[in-house]
Amino acid sequence: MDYKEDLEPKMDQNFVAVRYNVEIEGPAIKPEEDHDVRNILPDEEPYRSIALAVLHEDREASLSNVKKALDEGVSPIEIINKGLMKGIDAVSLLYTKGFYFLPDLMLAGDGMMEGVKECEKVLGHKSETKGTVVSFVAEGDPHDIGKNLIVMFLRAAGYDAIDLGRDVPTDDVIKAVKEYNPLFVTGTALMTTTMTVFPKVVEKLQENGLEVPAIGCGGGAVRKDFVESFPMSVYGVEAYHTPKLADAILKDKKTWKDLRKEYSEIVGEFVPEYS
Ligand code: B12
Repeated sequence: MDYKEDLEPKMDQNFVAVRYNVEIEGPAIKPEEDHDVRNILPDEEPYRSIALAVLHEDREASLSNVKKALDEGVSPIEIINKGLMKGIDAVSLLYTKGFYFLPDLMLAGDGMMEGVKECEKVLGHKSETKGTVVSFVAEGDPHDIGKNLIVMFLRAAGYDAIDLGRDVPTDDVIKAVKEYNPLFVTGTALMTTTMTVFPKVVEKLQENGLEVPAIGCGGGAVRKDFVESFPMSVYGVEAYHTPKLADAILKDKKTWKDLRKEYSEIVGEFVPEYS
């Protein structure tokens, strides 16, 4: 007997779907068709294709689109801010809405960093060193995309950026301040549970009789009023602001108090958080 002939007519696809608890929802919509994502994505090329590659978690497309844009002479900073960052913003939104999951975040994050590395090659490292800045991601926090951008912008601007990495024990930050005597420290925390590290860093520095002109504290979960509730700190908004803040400390001897008061003037643009 041909078993196919015997079985197939009896097979009920609806039954199969119910058994595995699969709901047939019709054709999937594309992530870029989501109403809120549409408001985030740029319309202008090459930024749109670059943002879409991150949104589609397509590492190869991210790399090739960024390379193509760089070959055409597009500024690497614009590629990051108007393309790659918009892509990851859209990914964040879909994660918050429950459409994307952790693996999506990881793949999209990899795609973004692939593009960032390509931009870094063009931005390069300046040969002379203006001064030392220490950068870290708060203890317990694995989110390092923002910190990687900070390190990249600092190096491109001629700073010696000491990258302590992510999930950095608070004592290692203190050790690094002792060792390098930096003119600026940048801390990044993306979670409400890890941003509490910042006042602890300040407390430990004070206990050890150490001081730095300013500690820039930023990252997804961090808010300006939280940062301004403890001393030695300034709320950092955009990664590309970091070299400008460091320049202000270096050239004009600005302190954390000055940076809080003059943030918008120092970074040279209107920053809503400081209005
Ligand atoms: C990508 C991502 C991940 C990736 C991280 C990959 C990586 N290598 O970084 C992975 C998949 C690993 C991940 C894991 C988790 N994640 Co996650 N993740 C994100 C996501 C989508 C994007 C974060 C990001 O990279 N943004 C882009 C970068 C560029 O932003 P940024 O670092 O903030 O930096 C910008 C500014 O803040 C500024 N900046 C930052 N620091 C500084 C400092 C100075 C001085 C200056 C001037 C500026 C500045 O510069 C940048 C802009 O130019 C966010 C969602 C969101 N809305 O943020 C969730 C999010 C941060 N994750 C979240 C969570 C909960 C987790 C997990 C705990 C989930 C889980 N259930 O397991 C795990 C962590 C597990 C662990 N080990 O503890 C939550 C945190 C919630 C909270 N409020 O605490 C978020 C907000 C998602 C959500 N809405 O729930 N995640």
